This record gives sequence, C-alpha cells and structure tokens, in this order.
Amino acid sequence: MSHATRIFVAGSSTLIGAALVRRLQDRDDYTLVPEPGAAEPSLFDPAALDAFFAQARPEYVVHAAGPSGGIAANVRRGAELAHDNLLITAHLFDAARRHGVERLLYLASSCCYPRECHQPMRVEDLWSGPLEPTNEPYAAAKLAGLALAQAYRRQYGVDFRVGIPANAFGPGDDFDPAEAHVIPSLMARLETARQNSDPAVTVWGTGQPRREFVFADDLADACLFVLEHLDCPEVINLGGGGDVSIGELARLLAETVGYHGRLEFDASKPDGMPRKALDCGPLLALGFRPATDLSAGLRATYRWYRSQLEAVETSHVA
Ligand code: GFB
Repeated sequence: MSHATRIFVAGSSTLIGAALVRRLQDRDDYTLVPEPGAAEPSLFDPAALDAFFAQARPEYVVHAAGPSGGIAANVRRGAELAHDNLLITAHLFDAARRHGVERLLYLASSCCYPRECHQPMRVEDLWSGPLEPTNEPYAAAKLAGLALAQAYRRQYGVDFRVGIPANAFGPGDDFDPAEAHVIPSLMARLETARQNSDPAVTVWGTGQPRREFVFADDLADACLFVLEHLDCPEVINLGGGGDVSIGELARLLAETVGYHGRLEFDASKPDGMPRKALDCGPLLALGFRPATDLSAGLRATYRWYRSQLEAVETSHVA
C-alpha cells in the first residue's frame, strides 16, 4: 500500500483553507490531520500546538490561518490583524521546525509588495519601497512571516516555502457588506439593492485601482502544485489570471447579480494600492494554469451566496 502524506491545513475554516480541505478530501495520497470537521489546535497556544504536532505528526503543513479583511477592516482593525497574524505565524513555524515537518507552505499576501510597485509585481520587488498605508500593519505582519520563513530555511535547513496569492474570492467567503473584501462586500450590497429595487449602489473609491483576483479553488490547486514541485522557487506568486479595474469588476458584479440600477463611485472612500497585478511567470513556467476565469468564478460565488441567503430565509419560515 502506498503511503498517504499526513497534511495539516492551519486555518481550515478560512476561504483558502476550506478550499484546500475540499481538494484534499478527494485525494487518496493525502491524509488530513486533524480529520475534517475535528477541532484544530489553537494557534495562539504553543503548548496545544506542540501536543497536536507530537500526536498527529503532520509531514506537510499549509499555513492559511489568520484573520484578514478588506480595506475598511484594515483601516479599523490594523492592530488586531497584525497582532494575531504575527503570533500564530511565529508559533506555527516553530512547532513545525521542532517536530521535523518535511515541507511547509506559508501564504503571504499581495499587499506585501510596496504601494508604488513595478507592475506586474515580481518577487524581487519585495522590500523595494513603503507599503500601502491603509493596510500597512497587516502587510507588515505578513511580510514578517515571509522573512521568518526564509530565516528558518537558512538557519535550520527546513523546506519552508512562501506563496503570495492574488486577492482570493469564492464560495465560503466573508460577505460582510462593510468589512469584507471588494467581491463579497459589493456582491452583498448589490444583492440587497436588487431585492429592494434601489436605484443606485455606491462603489468605494474612484473605480480606477486595478486588482488581480484568484478563485479560491484555483488557489488551492496552486498551493498543492507548489507544495508538490521539488524545483519550486522558495517565494512564488500565486495567480495568473490578469487584473481588472474596480470599475470593470463592479459592472461584472452587477451583471452577475442581475442588478440594473446605477453604480456611483464614492471618491471620498480610499482606493488603496493603485494596482496589484502579480508576475506569475515562474508559476506558469512550472506548468500551472488557473482553471476558472473571473466571470465563471463570480457566478459560482453568487450561486453559493444565494444558497446561503435562501437557507436563512427557509429557517425563518420554518
Ligand atoms: O478588496 P479590497 O478591500 O482590498 O478593495 P485591497 C479593493 C478595491 O475595491 C479598493 C474598492 O480600491 C476599494 O476601495 N472597493 C469598491 C471596495 N467597493 C468596495 C466595497 O464595497 N468593499 C471593499 N472592500 N472594497 C486588501 C488589503 O486590500 O486586500 C488586505 O487591505 C489584503 O491587506 C487584501 O491584502 C487581499 O486589495 O485594497
């Protein structure tokens, strides 16, 4: 019988973590630890983490844990986002190193690149300038994790890899209209406006910024792809679908939801980084291709969101 690799997805309830668990459940060559649905050890508690690693003995770890949020959450809760991400990353890396984990993939964020970055952003552009102020604490914490992974590689000879994903979205995302990322929060507001036949919906900022988005299931595939490739660079961008302006995205979202009112851009709200397009040349050169284009990903996400709303409506009627 062939050996199934024991893999721990830290943050199995995050958008990316949950997508990874879905993928791994279909694979015979992996065994998830803890098993899906079972409680994860607290990443804030080094002793609990130690006991978990000793007992479950994961060979691979994907670090998809830690709170995140859209531009408004970053402005309001920068301290909390940075604090939590710093602590859990430090605890997880050290437990993985002490328990002899064979390979670890840490998911950083495209906000680790400088605000005025060369586009599309290459790994060698990291550290080349100041970060975007609206998300500086979170970005600095994610960047600290990236530097820590590289330091662990050098000092302890461990195989810690870093993936820098484009802005992820998909089923299971947080749809908070105020604090979530642009796709789920705008989708939620457009859906409410459609139901109420509101004449207009406000889109934050000028609509000019450009973002690269990656569908969560494609990102999960990319994570497993880089985890399995021996010749993968130690830091690699994860995306490959190209970027769109927020204005174009808002129109695409309105079409997906079936909202026919006006889109009004509110330039008093922050734009954040002017552009975040990733140079995914190294990932594509290894042979990876994202399977889902933006429109198809938005449709799948909307279907999921509608199903959640309908489930809530049904439970109120019952
Ligand atoms: O997704 P988002 O919050 O993240 O916003 P960032 C992307 C762009 O969409 C910004 C605009 O230019 C927003 O002003 N936008 C328009 C909206 N309408 C909305 C809306 O209803 N909700 C939201 N959220 N945005 C975050 C970082 O940056 O992305 C994090 O703050 C992290 O640190 C994450 O990196 C991936 O791409 O600007």
